[in-house]
Amino acid sequence: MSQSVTEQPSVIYLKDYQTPAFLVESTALRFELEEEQALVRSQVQYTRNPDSADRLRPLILDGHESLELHRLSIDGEVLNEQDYRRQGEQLIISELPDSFVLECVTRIEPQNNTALEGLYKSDGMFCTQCEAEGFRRITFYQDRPDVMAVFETTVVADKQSYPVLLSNGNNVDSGEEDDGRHWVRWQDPFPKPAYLFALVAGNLEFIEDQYTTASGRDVVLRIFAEAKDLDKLDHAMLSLKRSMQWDEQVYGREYDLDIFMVVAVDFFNMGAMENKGLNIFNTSCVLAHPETTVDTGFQRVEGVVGHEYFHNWSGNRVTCRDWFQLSLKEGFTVFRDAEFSADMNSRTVKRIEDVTLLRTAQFAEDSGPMAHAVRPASFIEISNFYTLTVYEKGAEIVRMLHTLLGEHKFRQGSDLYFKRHDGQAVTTDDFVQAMADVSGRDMTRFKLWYSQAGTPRVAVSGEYDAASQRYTLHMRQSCSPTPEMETKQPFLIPVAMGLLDQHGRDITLASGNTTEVLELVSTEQSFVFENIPVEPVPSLLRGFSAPVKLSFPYDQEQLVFLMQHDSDGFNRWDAAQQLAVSILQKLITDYQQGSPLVLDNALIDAYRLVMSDVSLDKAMVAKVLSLPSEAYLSELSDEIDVDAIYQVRKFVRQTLAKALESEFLSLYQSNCSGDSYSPDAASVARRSLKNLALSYLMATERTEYLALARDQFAQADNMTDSQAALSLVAHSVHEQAADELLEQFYQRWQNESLVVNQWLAIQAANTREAGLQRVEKLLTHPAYDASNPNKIRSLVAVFCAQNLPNFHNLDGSGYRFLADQIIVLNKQNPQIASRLLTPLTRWKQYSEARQSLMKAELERIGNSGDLSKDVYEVLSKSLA
Ligand code: 0A1
Ligand code: ZN
Repeated sequence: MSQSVTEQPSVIYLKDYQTPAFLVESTALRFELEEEQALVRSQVQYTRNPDSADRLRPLILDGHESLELHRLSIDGEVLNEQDYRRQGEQLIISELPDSFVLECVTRIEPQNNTALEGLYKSDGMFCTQCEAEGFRRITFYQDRPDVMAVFETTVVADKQSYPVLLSNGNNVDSGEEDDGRHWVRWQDPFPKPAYLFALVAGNLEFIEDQYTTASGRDVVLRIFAEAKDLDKLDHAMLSLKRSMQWDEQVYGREYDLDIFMVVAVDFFNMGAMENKGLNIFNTSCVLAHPETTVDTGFQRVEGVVGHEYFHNWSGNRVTCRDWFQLSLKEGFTVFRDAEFSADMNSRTVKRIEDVTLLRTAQFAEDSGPMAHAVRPASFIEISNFYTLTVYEKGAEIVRMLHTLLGEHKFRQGSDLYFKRHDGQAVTTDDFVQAMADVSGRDMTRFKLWYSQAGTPRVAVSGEYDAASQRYTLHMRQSCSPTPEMETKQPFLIPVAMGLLDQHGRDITLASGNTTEVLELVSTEQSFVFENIPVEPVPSLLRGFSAPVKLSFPYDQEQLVFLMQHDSDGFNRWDAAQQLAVSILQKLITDYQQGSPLVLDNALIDAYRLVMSDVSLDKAMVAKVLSLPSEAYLSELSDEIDVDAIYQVRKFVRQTLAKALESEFLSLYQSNCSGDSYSPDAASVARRSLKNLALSYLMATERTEYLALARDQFAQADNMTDSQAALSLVAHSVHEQAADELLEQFYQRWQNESLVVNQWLAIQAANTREAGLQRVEKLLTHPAYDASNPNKIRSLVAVFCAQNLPNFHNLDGSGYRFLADQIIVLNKQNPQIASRLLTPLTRWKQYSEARQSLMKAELERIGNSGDLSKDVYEVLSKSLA
């Protein structure tokens, strides 16, 4: 199914945007689903776009090489081959009237669609994925988000095999045919672009609930899954109802159809999809049950259900004009789902998790060859731009608007945006304009966040003058060049901050508040604070108020002081991180110089202090006691020294474990409650702290803790505890126990696909020697399916991202393995292939020996022939 590239694929530029030549009034679709094929008839009512001055512009329809065109007619008159032109994958028709109906019949083969874009089969059921450009694999259409139409869809299929037939909107009619086939007709009254179209046909069951909106509309809620998974849908339903209520309360947004449906599918390239009224979810983002799902899995389901639901307004009612504007819907919706999760759980912990992701993975993206602006200026394949930059950094931009305007004005801006643009396809400029209009602020400089790539650095220093009681913060911002932009203009950076006195109390600032938002707008700027009685310790970038790398020359004592006293929970955690980072970085240098490793007592003391602070929330304690990840340490390195990072982090963990063994043991014991499982926030926090303590105890390598972990594994009544114990034993020095537990676990859970994925991931991440051989063996295990993205992610992607010593083995075997996988996937599933490339694209950041090994594999992929656009783009940018 790969779209092969024989010539250089073309680059699409934002600056070339043109409005569509024709608008669509309505789209009627009829799907005849069979085992060997699907026949699709589309009847589309076109009218010439009055916007367009050029009345000679032809109708340009997007298609795909997999489409077989059976019939094309205009107002009932069949077109011959000379009546239209095929140009690449497009179909072009000229000399058209101002208004007409185009009928098109295509034949497709969903059963052979391994790319999982368009109409495909997942575990025997038909389903679709049309974002971003999947609809063109179904029929010829103006497959662009600014062409919006009302859809009517009729699905016809064998009744016994496919009793459930779904599409967007409301079910308006259904019937049976003589040959055992049946049909259902759906109408969606809200105009939408083709990327929001969805169809599902399968042998599915559902759970049902209902929701009454604030204005009294009754909405039926249905979540569909295969019968075996019906017991895993309650959490998603609860999350959905909470999302609906939250969007009413916080944004004044109500649901607008009579029914809202969610379908769980096992074969899916991403997390989930917000198709109007018919969300389609990767099973990994919707199924949850205490016996099979870990606590973080429950939270993920809640977050993704919220995210897709919130898209109904931020994405569907108001959509994107073109794909360069992707962050218009994604950045805003990620911000919305993050706030929802923060309101449902611990706000600080949610922020810590999001910032951790941003600082490790998004910052790494910003310094790699695929770095791009949140609103990119060009792309070859849009699927490559569903990135952390567009999603997470995009959300940070919206968060900065929220910080700058304040809660109230931000809500006014959001109301204005939805009112002004309901039913339209718009741009990020339109979004910011609504915020500018309600606040009266000029947002010109702020908008650079959308157009300039790269992570700004902010270097801060403080100066105290006791005589005048004046404290000054000097700030300097810079941003390194990125592939398409050498020099950057200064950003508008909101720096939320406070000043702590010698007792750790917040000093009240001139505004009367203890936290102020400074606006850094030029390269260098100083901020003066009057009437500051003692030299303060500044608390900077509170709540991580901007996606930047901020530095201040704190000494260890000041970091420990902030850890203890900062009124901003996020900054307390961040002070602990900074302390650990500085100690780890120093040890990395020692390791490189062959000096003996000695852990600074400051970290041990700081950890001890945190463990004894009873005022702290347990989830926070678990976060503070977690060392910065290998990925974060890599991101912070100029040259990534894999061996040093791995060995030093391991040494520090072990040393902490031994120095604080009795503390960790009592932490473990005091958080082992005999109560049965409960998913509430306090219990989740308790489990996370208990399992963190267990992980340190296991790091001592003492056999008595192996017994403790084995007990936990044997007695656990929930997956969080069972999996934590398994993973610790599996990664420990106790090989025999590891093998036993892995086998027991597989025997017990072999029929639960998502649990098996976790089992694969635990083994893929095992850093013991011969990791690659173990992974290669698993590739042939019955539990593995090389066509299922979730399996590929669990085994191949986890090995490459989390198994540092084995993936980066200096014999080059890890890199070769990944390249082999990509060469196969390039043809089978280009989206997954191109995502898997990420670790290799960072080759310039490693030692010379590794650089040349990685580069050689990239070149081998390049020479493997017939590259998909997806892989071509990432590869060519990485080698440029
Ligand atoms: N809009 C979805 C993400 C998504 C994008 C592309 C897909 O195609 C494979 C699937 C899903 C979201 O933000 O949740
Ligand atoms: Zn989204």
